[in-house]
Amino acid sequence: MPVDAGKLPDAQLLDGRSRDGGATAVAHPNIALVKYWGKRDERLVLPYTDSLSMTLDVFPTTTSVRLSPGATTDEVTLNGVLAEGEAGRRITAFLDLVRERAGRAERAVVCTSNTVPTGAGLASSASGFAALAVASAAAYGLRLDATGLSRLARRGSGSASRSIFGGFAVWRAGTDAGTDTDRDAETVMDLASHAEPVPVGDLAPALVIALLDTGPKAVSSREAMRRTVETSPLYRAWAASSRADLVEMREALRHGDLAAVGEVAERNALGMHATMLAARPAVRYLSPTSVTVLDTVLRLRRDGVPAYATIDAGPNVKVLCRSSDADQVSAAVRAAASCPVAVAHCGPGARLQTGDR
Ligand code: 2P0
Repeated sequence: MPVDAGKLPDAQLLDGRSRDGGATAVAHPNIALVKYWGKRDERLVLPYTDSLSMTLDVFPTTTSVRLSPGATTDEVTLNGVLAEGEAGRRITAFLDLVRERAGRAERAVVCTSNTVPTGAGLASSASGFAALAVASAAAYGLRLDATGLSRLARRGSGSASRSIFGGFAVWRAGTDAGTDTDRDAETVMDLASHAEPVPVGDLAPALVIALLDTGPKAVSSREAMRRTVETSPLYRAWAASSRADLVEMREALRHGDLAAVGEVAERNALGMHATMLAARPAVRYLSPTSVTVLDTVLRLRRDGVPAYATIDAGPNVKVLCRSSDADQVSAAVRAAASCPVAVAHCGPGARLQTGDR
């Protein structure tokens, strides 16, 4: 039955859009258990390897996109502050892609609020670009299913492709299928690289996040990845072992085997950091307190608590454990590192928010 827009309350969305042509979306960060580290194509954001993550139920990003006919530039605010420099440029470049696909030219007003510290290795770009992909696609009338949204989010930030989905998701690197023209090759590669949900057995995981340093990192993950791929003699070996890790991880998840999931996640993350330490010049995200938390995790395991560490592009350590052990793990981490902790569980995929006005 057709919907009479005039009878809808102001807050209601039409086809994902509010009547002022805007849309608001919410997305959560994800933490990779098999990491993405290294692009084989920077412009299309195509990785060398598949990666696999857990979407969290904490630190959501909320982004609204409203079209601004007549404006000559996009206006982007991040946590109430006008975005300038690289952050603003990345968002405008992303909107240019959405506009090109939608066949529209209007500029937009974008407001983002992050509840996760930005640029601290806590996956703010994953939740940020997943929310922006969902909100901007709706605002510009681009009809995409979850796979299409995942591909689109990927172009903003690789890890954002995974935050389109809740629970566990695998981001496929895709293939470089040979085709007749460069244009075709690009389309084939773009289509093949997206995330999809991963079936899991009976697993009730928690991630205890040690908030050791929430300031922005000295080297962006984009730059650090580039340097690692170009200069680290260990990169190829890690990529090969990461492909094997993914196979084992999927099996461990399918069986709901938390210990196996944790072992693979920990070795994959430490291997990734080893590749960075061997880059020239070295990229070192780990701090002395990160190592203290790694020691705490070992001690917990020796005491019979299944706990496993993973670390991203920053010093903050995330400890995977059973939900029922989260309090004990949190207390141990807090005591050892004198830091605040956040406890996360599996969270939802990115979605449009209704009642956004
Ligand atoms: C991951 N990280 O799999 C890895 C592990 C950090 C360490 O994805 O250049 O912000 O925008 O595609 O997605 C961080 O990189 O990088 C990241 P871009 P992104 O979660």
